[in-house]
Amino acid sequence: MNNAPNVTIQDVPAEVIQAITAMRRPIMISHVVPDADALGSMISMAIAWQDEQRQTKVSIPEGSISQRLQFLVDLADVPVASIEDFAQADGFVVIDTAKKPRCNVGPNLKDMDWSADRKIVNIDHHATSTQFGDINWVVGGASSTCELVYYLLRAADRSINAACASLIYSGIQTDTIGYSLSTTSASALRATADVVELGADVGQIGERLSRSQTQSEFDLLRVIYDNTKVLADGRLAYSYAGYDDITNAGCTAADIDDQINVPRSLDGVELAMLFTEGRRGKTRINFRSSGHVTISELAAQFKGGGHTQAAGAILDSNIIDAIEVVIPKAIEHLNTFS
Ligand SMILES: [Mn+2]
Repeated sequence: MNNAPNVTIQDVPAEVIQAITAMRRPIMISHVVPDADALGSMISMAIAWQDEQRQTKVSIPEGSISQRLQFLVDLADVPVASIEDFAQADGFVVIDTAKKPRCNVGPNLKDMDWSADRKIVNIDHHATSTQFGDINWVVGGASSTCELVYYLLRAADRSINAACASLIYSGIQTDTIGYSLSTTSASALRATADVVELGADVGQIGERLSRSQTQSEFDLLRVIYDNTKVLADGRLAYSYAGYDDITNAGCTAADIDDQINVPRSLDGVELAMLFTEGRRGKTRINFRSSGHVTISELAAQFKGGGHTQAAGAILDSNIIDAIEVVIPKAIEHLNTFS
């Protein structure tokens, strides 16, 4: 069954377009540990709104991009915002980010009022969005933020060049896991057909995102496979990687995301979790569910959020304690669906 909303050009609020049009020095921002949808939507917006009257920049703090996704940043020639740029910006477009503390602005600005007195336009598809912008366009359950960006750019009559098309394609393709999730709406496919026509490099992006990985990513996957445990009569699976596992493989916290697909891929698993200690004493949990099992309520118990069937949370504890606390709650949660 397909449960995703269909998005059209007419759905784009005029005030969103007006607000961005009025900005001359906007910074585009997405969420911490950016995935391809976050990067694709942020960078494609920056490219498409760049012109003689407007200097757009993107927020990419050092060390915040995974090895796997660096090529998306390299696809486009968009200036990265410095701390001074944040002071001089006349507006912010925050994309694919459900709450303000999740903005990927870097350690120096994280705890500051970096947007002080300037407008935030917020564009997102997270159902758990707190609508923290001054102007928000949130379509919960839409395939991806890149899909929303595509319709926004069309509604605003911005031109979409080949790099921009490739970035939009990357976000829709990955957020739907290769057009395989029930969020793959007709409008997501329509947007995809259009960006392919506009020059999206499907073969190259597929190669980079779906058919290749670095040795470090490969080595980390061995650990994830090795550590996978199955509980609740095969309905729950989880895996984990401690700080040393991650660094010994040559990876960092920025490289953790897709590995959740390992425990998730086991037949019969309805709830999957990945515990990773990318920074000592902080454990990140990725939650995924399938079938009629939803996950956002479980993530919320640990102050996390996300989508109905894909969410995350961060605990202030080491990985062993985190697993001990979360597993019983996860089983309890899963049992409410049987
Ligand atoms: Mn997304």
